[in-house]
Amino acid sequence: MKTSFTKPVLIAALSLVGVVATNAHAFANNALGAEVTQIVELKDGSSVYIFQDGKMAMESKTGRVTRMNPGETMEAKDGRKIVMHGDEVARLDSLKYIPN
Ligand SMILES: [Cu+2]
Repeated sequence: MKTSFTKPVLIAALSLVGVVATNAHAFANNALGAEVTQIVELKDGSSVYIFQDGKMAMESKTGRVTRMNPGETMEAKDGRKIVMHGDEVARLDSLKYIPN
């Protein structure tokens, strides 16, 4: 099981919106697990990846990295609201395909 690398900056970013579902989510590889603290599943089937610095990236329900405008509100499966912080498309894309 992956441990959480939560940092104060992330706590600060997330506490503003009162977030986050802690799902025990398997990371695709070690490099991704080292940079991403959490993957939160959203109501619409997509997922938000939250990096250690608090920035985020979106993945569609088909597993494709997608864009989202920073500042937009997302709804997690458990009903909690998450505000999009950053849009780290290239960062997630490059990390996802690193082999273990
Ligand atoms: Cu988002």
